[in-house]
Amino acid sequence: MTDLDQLKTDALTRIENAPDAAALEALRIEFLGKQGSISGLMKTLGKMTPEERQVQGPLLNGLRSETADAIAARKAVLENAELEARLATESLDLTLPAHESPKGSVHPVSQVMDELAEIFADLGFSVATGPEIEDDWHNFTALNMAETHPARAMHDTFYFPDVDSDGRRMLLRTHTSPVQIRSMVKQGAPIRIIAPGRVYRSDSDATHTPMFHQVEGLVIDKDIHLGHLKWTLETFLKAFFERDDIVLRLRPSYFPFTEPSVEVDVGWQDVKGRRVLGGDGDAPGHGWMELLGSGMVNARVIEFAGLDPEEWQGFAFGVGVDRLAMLKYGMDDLRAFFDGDQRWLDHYGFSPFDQPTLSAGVGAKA
Ligand code: 2NM
Repeated sequence: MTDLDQLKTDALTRIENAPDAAALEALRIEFLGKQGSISGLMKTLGKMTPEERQVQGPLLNGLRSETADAIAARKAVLENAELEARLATESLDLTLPAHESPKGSVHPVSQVMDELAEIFADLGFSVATGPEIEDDWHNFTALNMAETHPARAMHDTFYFPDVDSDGRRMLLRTHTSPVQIRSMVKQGAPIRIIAPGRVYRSDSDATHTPMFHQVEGLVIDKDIHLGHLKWTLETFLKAFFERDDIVLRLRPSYFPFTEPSVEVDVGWQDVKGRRVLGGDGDAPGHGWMELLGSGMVNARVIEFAGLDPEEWQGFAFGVGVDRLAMLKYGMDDLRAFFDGDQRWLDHYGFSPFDQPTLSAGVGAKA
């Protein structure tokens, strides 16, 4: 049966070398199709003597099934290769930037907020947030500002026209202090948090916008005193302005929510030891710069928050984020912060790839 052997060898070799699915299908038709060569041989079985058929039958059946198996195997190999090729060409590396480089930039306010979170996280503070639409109690009463307190008028509050179902008059928070109240009520003491966010006051000129950004800090623990406050603010300002020669001046002041209250002025020297900001004398550029408000949290505020002021004391501070950004990055007009002018952002914005870290420098450009 050399003819059959030859046919089998030929068929298997050609199948094995079929370059693609179409060529393989053509071979299937050539061998196993209705008019196919192997199908034709199968038909000859009917005309054979029983003796011939007994010999030829198994041989032809073997040839047919081996050919069919070889076609199926080759088909699987070709399909697998095609899939691999598609995966290689159609894959998307999502870790790579899109075809166009990113155009967005990080707003200086966001950058400074990120820097503040980084610095205070290192000091053991966590970030707390809360609603911008507040009720009277959280924004004022719990902060020792009763209904008749003159400081309420000073805050130029935006009130909503209607009262809610509980008869409460809602307002846009005038500071982030209500976040600290909510945090104390919810998680108790000890507590170490900063509360960054938008605040609103009906005020608008070159140095005031009706919405601005604030960060407030709160530490409540046992035996906390003004020394802890001063160290914390000094450490924060040195990290933020990235220089060690920061000097602080604490002046007595008044806030309803702190007692005593202190206003914190900052000054620093240039590399030659000349005082750039702050110091003695009133020469232009040499005055102290008022930067933060702070103090020991008023015992009444601690009580309002549900804690025992005999057991728990603490300090709090507040600072304008927009002002911090202006000082650190040398911007002169607050209103430009909220104009959404792409040219201003191109100039002052930060690359999304510049992440503030203490090891690389919080304000470092990559
Ligand atoms: C300031 C100045 C002084 C302050 C107080 C509190 C709270 F909720 F703990 F009572 N939060 N923030 C505070 C104190 C804020 O901003 C100029």
